[in-house]
Amino acid sequence: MPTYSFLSLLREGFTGHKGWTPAWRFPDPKPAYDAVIIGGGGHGLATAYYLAKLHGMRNIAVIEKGWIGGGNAGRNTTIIRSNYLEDASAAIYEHALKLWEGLGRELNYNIMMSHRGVMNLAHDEGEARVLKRRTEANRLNGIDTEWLDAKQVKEFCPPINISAGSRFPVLGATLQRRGGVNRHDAVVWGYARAADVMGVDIIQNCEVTGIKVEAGVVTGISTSRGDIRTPKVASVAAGHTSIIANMVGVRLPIQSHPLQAWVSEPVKPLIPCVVMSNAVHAYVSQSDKGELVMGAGIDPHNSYTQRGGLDTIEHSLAALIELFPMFSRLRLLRQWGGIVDTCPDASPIITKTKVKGFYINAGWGTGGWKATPGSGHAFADLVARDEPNAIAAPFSVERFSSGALVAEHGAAAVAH
Ligand code: FAD
Ligand code: PYC
Repeated sequence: MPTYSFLSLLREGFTGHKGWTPAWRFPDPKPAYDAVIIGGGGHGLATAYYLAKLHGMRNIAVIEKGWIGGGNAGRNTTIIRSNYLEDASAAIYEHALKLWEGLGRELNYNIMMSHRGVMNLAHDEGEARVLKRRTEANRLNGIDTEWLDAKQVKEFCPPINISAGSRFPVLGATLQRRGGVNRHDAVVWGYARAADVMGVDIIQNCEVTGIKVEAGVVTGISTSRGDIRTPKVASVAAGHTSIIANMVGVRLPIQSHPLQAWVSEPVKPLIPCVVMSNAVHAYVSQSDKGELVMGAGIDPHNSYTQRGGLDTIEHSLAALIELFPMFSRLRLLRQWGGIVDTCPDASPIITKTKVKGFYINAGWGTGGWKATPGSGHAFADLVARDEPNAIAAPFSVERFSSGALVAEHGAAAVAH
C-alpha cells in the first residue's frame, strides 16, 4: 500500500489528488464473467469478497448503477446487534456479529467498530414482557442480551428521562453489550479494496437493464454499458429488488419504502451507547464527530425515491425529545432517506429461484446493515455451490408458500 508524506498530502490536496493510487480499479466490463453481482452496497461487495476469497471465484464482477455505497450502505445509521427472537435469525445475525468483530483486521481497514452497547427500551408492561422473553431466547442461543430495570438504564445512559410521569415512561430495556456501531463507508471501501485485489471487477455507473434467460437458465445481462455473458446472476439490490426480479418474471412479497435518518449539530460526548425504542419509532447514537445520529421507522407509503415526508421524522423527533429533553436545544444539521425493501415477516430473502443461475439476497427492511458480513458469507456459499447454505436456508423464498415464516417484527425494532 502506498504511503504519503505530509508534503505530498498537501500537494495532492491543492492539485486535485491526481497522483494518488486509487484503492480499487475502474475497469470496463468484460464480455463474460463466471458470475455477476447486481448492486455495489455492503451486501453485494461482501458477497464478491467471500466468493473470491473462499470459493476461488475471481472472474466475477459487481455491477453498480451509481457509485459503491451510494445506496442504503451509505445512508444507514450502522446499528449492529444480533438480539433477534427466532433461532434462524439469531444464527445469521450472530454469525455476522462474530465476523464484524474481526473484520477490520481481516480487511486491514479501520471500520471504526465500536461495541458500545445497544439498548432496546420498554415503555409499558406488554413491551417489557416481550423484551424479557426475547432476552431469554437470546441467551438460549448464546447471545449476550441482559435485562436492565429503569434505574440500570439510567446508569448506562445518564441523559435519558426515566421519570414515571413522562409520555413514554421507561420500564426497562434489553442491553446487548457487544452491539454497537461502525463506519459504513469504511466497510464498503474495505470490502471493495480487498475484492479488487483478488481480481473482482467493480464496475460503477453501470445499470443492469435486463437479464437474459434461455430455456429457464440465465445466460447473461444487459447493462447501460453493453451486454455481459454469465451463467450466474446474484441480485443484492436492496430497494430495487422487485424491479430486478421482474426482469426474469420472479414475483416476490416485497414492498419498497423510504426510511429516513438525520443528524444534529456536533456536540461533546453525550450518549454513550445506542438507544432504540420500538414504541416511539426512533433511535439515537452519537457519531465520533459528535453529531447525534437519529432515525425513524419507515414512511408508510411505497416509493422508489430516496426521500420521505416531514411528518414521519417530526413524530420521531417529538418522541426523542420526551426521552432526552436536552435534545430540544439542538439544531438539526442534515436529513436524508434510503429505500428499504420489506418482507411480510420482517426477515430477509436469501434464495435460489425458479430461474437456474438467478439468486436473490433482499428484503432486509430497516435492518440489513448489521447482517452485511454474515449475509455476504452465506450468500456467496449459496451462489458458488448452488446448494442450500445452512444459515441461509430458512430464508428461502419458499417459506412464503410453506408458511414457515421467520416472524421478526418485534426484534426488527425499527418499524417496518
Ligand atoms: P444498498 O447499499 O442499497 O445496495 C444496493 C445497490 O444496488 C445500490 O447501491 C443500488 O444503486 C444498486 N442497484 C439497484 N438497482 C440496480 C441496477 N438495476 N443495476 C445496478 N445496480 C443497482 N440496518 C441496520 O442493520 N442498522 C441500521 O442502523 C440501519 N439504519 C438504516 C437507516 C436508514 C436511513 C436506511 C435507509 C437503512 C438502514 N438500515 C440499517 C438498513 C440497511 O441499510 C440495509 O438493509 C442494507 O444496507 C441493505 O444492503 P444492500 O447492500 O443490499 O443495500
Ligand atoms: O435494525 O437495529 C436496526 C436498525 C437501527 C436503525 C435502523 N435499523
